[in-house]
Amino acid sequence: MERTLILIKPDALQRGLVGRVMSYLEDKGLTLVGNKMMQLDDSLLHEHYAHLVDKPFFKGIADFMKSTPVIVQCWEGQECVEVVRKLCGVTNAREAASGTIRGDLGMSVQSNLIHASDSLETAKVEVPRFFKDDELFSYDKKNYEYIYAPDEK
Ligand code: IDP
Ligand code: MG
Repeated sequence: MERTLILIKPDALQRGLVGRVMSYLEDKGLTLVGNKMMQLDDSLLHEHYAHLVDKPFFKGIADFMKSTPVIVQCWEGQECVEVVRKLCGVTNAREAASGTIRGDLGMSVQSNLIHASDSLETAKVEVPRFFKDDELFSYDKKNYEYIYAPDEK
């Protein structure tokens, strides 16, 4: 099954929305396989947001992402990467669809509650960027037979 990396961002921690954000993923039927809290630093942020380092707003993002620890999670499921991106909604929370995490809970482009890997290729780089092998778990989810049809597992 696919795995994807998410970060629950400082705005969610400050606003007390960590549980709400996680609930979208749990309620959907995804499986939590890695979970920890981390204080990000400039070196990790430069790597993680390499596609944005030349943007004028990069320092703002870096300061924001360092302003509190973040929750780092790895989730698993069939087509998990795309499923989670859809659950997040588009980057600008004001434009994100209702029913999505950003659409329901946010009003900002920068402070948009959650990061999620944008492709399977990216997830394969981002998961090991944040998790050591022994911090990720595999276990039998007893409710899989209700979440997936037999030929989807
Ligand atoms: P994504 O998180 O939806 O994949 P990216 O373009 O990868 O969006 O940008 C990473 C993060 O950088 C966004 O989630 C947001 O927090 C921040 N960001 C992106 N574009 C802007 C902008 O134009 N102004 C301020 N912050 C931005
Ligand atoms: Mg992105």
